[in-house]
Amino acid sequence: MATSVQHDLEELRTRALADLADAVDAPAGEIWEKTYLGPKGELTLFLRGLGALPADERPTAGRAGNALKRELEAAWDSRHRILAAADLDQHLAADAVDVTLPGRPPTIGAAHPVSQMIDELSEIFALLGFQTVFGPEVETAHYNFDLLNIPADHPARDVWDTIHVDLPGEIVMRTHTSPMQARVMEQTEPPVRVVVPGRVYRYEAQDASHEWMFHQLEGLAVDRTITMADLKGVLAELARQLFGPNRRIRFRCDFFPFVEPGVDFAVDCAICGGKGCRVCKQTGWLEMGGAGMVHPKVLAGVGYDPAVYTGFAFGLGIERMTMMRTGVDDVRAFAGNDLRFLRQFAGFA
Ligand code: FA5
Repeated sequence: MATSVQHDLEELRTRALADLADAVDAPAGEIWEKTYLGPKGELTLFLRGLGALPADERPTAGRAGNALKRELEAAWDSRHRILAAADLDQHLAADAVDVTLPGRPPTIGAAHPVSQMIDELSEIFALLGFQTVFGPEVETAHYNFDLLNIPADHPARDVWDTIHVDLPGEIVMRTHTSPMQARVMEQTEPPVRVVVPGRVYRYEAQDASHEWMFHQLEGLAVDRTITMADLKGVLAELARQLFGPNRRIRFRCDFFPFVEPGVDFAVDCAICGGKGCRVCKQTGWLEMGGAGMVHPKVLAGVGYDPAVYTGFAFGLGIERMTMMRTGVDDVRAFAGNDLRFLRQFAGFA
């Protein structure tokens, strides 16, 4: 072998082994391997270039080159193991969990007071035999008004200042939960006993007792022998369960096109004990909702025979009931999203 080739190989060997000793971590090791042993590495290129040597030099140069290749591969193999192990140790140390550190307490949320009230109402009504169902907040005027005996030209349609949705047909944000009366009856044979909690929307000015979005709980019972006494019994029991045995309830005549007779249902003010205060506007009473016996036209409209079946319905304001339970004196607080307000009611119901 010519001295220059021998010299080149010796120089390559010394440099490669020194560089390998200097490779202190796994990435540096990878670079070393690529530099010397990779497809374009120095030793690989040397071996490929053997063909250019004079024929008598090739065998010796080839043997020396291959011997160096084996030596460098063996050196890489053992160095690689050390670097990989060190790399793993480093990762394990970086990822280690210090089990002696104090834990981070999770921030626990709580159900919104209105949601808690809905759960409690559902439980009370379940005990009275009512099933809880839910309905769409975006409604057709057909269900929101027409099937409830409120035709297009009926003045009562003005009572529920309506938010209309810009879609073909007359689509509205439901102004009350009553459209679910018709939806449930259309899909069920009597007897029916359901309550329907949910959001309703009205285009109206806000004040301490009026929101433009609030919650109602609709109730509906239809059977062969239902009377006004059943309605009074159910709402009296509801008031007893919600507000305790000392609250008085009041029914006064009221008008809703989908009931006959209709009533408004009030409870004596829990804040002042019925004496008169700011919350009850000095009347001693707080209206919880409307109610009445389902109008025969509504029954007939969904295919029930009004000569056979009677029923009662009610629609209660859930925020109003929550105000009575908690002493909150402004309905706007519920959707105001002030955590200081909401935190006070975590787990009240
Ligand atoms: C109705 O919405 C009827 N659908 C109730 C009904 C159902 C009558 C079934 C007969 C049979 P009214 O508009 O009065 O009725 O609303 C019912 C209750 O919702 C009110 O008593 C009150 O508690 C609550 N409410 C009404 N408007 C608002 C408002 N803007 N903000 C907060 N609560 C309200």
